[in-house]
Amino acid sequence: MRTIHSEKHRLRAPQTELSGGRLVRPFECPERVEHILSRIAQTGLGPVEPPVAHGLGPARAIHAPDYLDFLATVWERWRAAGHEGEAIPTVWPSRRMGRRGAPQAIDGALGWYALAGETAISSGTWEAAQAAADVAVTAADLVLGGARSAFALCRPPGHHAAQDMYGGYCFLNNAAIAAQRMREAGAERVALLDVDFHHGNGTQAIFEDRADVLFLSLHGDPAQEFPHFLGGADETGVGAGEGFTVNYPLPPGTGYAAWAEALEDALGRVAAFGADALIVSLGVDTFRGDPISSFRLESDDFADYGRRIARPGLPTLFVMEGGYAVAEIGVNVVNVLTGFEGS
Ligand code: OKP
Ligand code: ZN
Repeated sequence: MRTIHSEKHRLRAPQTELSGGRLVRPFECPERVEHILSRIAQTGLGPVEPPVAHGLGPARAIHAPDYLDFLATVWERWRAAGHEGEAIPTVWPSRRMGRRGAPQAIDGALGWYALAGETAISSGTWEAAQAAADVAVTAADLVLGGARSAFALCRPPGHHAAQDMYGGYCFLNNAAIAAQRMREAGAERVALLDVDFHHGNGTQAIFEDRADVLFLSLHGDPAQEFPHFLGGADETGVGAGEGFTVNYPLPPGTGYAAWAEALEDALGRVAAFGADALIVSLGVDTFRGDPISSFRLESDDFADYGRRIARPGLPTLFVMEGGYAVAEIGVNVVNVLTGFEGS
């Protein structure tokens, strides 16, 4: 399997994350990618190649123009306002506040576009986010070109980012951008399976009213877990998209037996849907040792579910999302990919 990877991910190097009332070193850190790359080399998974630059076209097919302008300028505006730390929102257009659009001041604009406050923006964030989208598009093009599979080693991740919202470490929705790319290249139906521990609220929001992209997500029950406000089993799609969103909220402590049962149901729906291609939002924060998550998958379980995902026989694009047990992230990710390949 070929991997697409950009060194520009290193430009995404914030020093702070608001966690438990403290500013800590971010869980979503550059070393995550280094561990995955060394495991790819160690196992001989396949070549690692840089992305092709596509400009903002593919991102514009998913994200709102004002949101992209915000991402492109937020850091300069934050510095120009005289702030010394990294850009973190402190105020939101919450219930009972009437505004319908980003206010002029950057402090207000941050709250307008942020879904959460843990994700600090710093100098290279926008450049890294654009490179991650290029990684996803380049890998999607390999699959469109006839490859059985490809791995988009995206960083920063994307599944929490909606049309005009960032947060949960995500800015551009790499998997959604790839799905749209596939649709425009002639895939009539794309299934997008999100196995990250956290609900893919951004991806759901982007596709909830569409019948051409089936979104399925296995995740920690939002009653307990981030992102808290989306991901319930009763969310099944909107309008023409009714029936094309499928959520599997699972309780804290979920182990592989229960998780795999939900996966089997999801794969059955992928097959029934008649997908032309499958995109997997691959987060390995379901791992037992993940520092911010509560499922109990073991490293061998990742290989097992990689094999299961191969069963529908679809051209498959893996898009990297979360996973914060840094020492084990390489093994867990590559176990999925080699499991898929049957090696
Ligand atoms: C991003 B991805 C947990 C707080 C969670 C944000 C988590 C973002 C996860 N105590 N904060 O889905 O892996
Ligand atoms: Zn996650």
